[in-house]
Amino acid sequence: MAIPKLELVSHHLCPYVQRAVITLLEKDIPHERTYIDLSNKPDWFRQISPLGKVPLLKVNEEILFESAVICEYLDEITPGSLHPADPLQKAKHRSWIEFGSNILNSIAGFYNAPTKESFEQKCEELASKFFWIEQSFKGGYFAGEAFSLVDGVYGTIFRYFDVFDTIGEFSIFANTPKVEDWRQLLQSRSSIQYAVTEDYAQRLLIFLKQRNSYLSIALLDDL
Ligand SMILES: N[C@@H](CCC(=O)N[C@@H](CS)C(=O)NCC(=O)O)C(=O)O
Repeated sequence: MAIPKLELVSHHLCPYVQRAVITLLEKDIPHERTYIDLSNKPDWFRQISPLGKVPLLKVNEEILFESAVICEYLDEITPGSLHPADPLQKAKHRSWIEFGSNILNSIAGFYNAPTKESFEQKCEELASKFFWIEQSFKGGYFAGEAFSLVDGVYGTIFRYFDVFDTIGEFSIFANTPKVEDWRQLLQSRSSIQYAVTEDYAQRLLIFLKQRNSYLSIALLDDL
């Protein structure tokens, strides 16, 4: 299938955008990326984005939104697949991708928590979510040897912790050694490395400092 003209409307910190970029890079798909400021959304973006969210994929003149839809479309128009062929296994991968989105909500709770107590509660919540994965994780990539879409999702989740690790020790992965190994493996994957711009960590630190939360006030003040 000929690849149409693709433009990914993006934001520098958005983990959902990174899911689409990882798919584009894994499948070596030519595309353009346009970054927008989500705190000051351009009019042209408002006019084409039903939910006002990134990522948005322009396919010639058509618009796709929702990262899962975008990733699966990109996967389907290129040879090979980043999803298992077996329907049950594919459904399971989709379930764990949803779980990854839920972990992103806990990460937002972690950096927005107003008090020490609520912050510690979010640390426990995150640790217990990763423990769910630890219990069934076999090692290597999520499905063993082959990299799949679900790996891309968790690569973007673990990236937050690479920056959090420069702030303090939160013991999120203390009881999940297999997840920690998975994290290290994903860190070395080039599609995951190049899914963000080089200044990602600085941008995230600036964003975190602006939260006016326990993390930003108590821990980031002297950084
Ligand atoms: N379910 C959506 C979530 C996308 C999303 O939440 N994007 C955020 C940035 S990471 C956004 O555009 N927020 C802008 C807003 O809500 O105003 C997906 O998977 O694409």
